[in-house]
Amino acid sequence: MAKLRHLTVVLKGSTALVTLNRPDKRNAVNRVLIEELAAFFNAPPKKAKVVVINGAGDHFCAGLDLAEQKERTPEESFELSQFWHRATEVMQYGGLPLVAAMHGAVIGGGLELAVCAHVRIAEPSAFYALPEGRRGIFVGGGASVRVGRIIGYGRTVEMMLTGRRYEADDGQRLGLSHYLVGKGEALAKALELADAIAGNAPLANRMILQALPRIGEMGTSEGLLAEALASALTQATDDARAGMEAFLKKTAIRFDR
Ligand code: 1HE
Repeated sequence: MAKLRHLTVVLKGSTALVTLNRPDKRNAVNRVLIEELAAFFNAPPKKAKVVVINGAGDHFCAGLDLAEQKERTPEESFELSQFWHRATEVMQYGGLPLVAAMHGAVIGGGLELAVCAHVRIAEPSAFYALPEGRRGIFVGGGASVRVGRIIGYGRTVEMMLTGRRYEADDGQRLGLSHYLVGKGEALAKALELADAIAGNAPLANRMILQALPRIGEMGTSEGLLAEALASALTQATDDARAGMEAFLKKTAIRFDR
């Protein structure tokens, strides 16, 4: 990968650790950073089976770079929003499980990046807000869809109207995080979970990532049919036989070794 300006990528075994690395601006996402994220997720290292994302410094991410945004025309803003949509789509559905380790500000576009992650871990310092209304703008990186689906549309409207800040324990209660760990512990927990995820059968992971969220958007009968098809497909693998056999013989199994 070409030298990156605002993103650090380190391969730790089969986990790629991607760090938003612009701490002097609280990891605010400028054009370069969102392009670097898109490029990474479009062509992750071949050895990576799972990705962990975190932020350098005291915050996960302060959202869209407002210094850049201030100068954009409505048309440029529309184009940027759709660029974010493509980037966040590939983060969520590009094929690799994504684990977010969050601390400090998880604001605006920062929250939009975080909710692409399939597993989210927060430290007590994490806080969440969508202050776009306060800044005279609107969300543009997918919050309308993804945040609404996690915490509900009523809460998202209220959060945006009032500029409310949810603290880490609120975020845990609302599902913005799945784990609330101690200070300085999010990355270790993220790497531990990433390793566990990497040990699952690859097709089972793919079905969980690709089929499950889409089934959630289907009607009941289509969803149940899609579930039965996914179930039949995973059953047809050697991994399924090996996984069940290991359970019955009371032995441990990893599918990546
Ligand atoms: C920034 C940004 C930014 C910090 N764009 N430069 N997001 C927001 O509205 C959140 C704005 N940021 C904050 O509320 C605070 O910066 C924090 C709570 C995250 C951190 O506070 P603090 O006291 O540690 O830092 P600071 O002094 O406010 O900021 C340090 C520097 O980072 C300062 O620059 P400097 O040159 O004066 O040192 C800030 O200007 C800069 N900075 N955040 C640009 N966001 C896809 S659409 C999504 C739409 C949105 O995301 S809207 C929400 C934007």
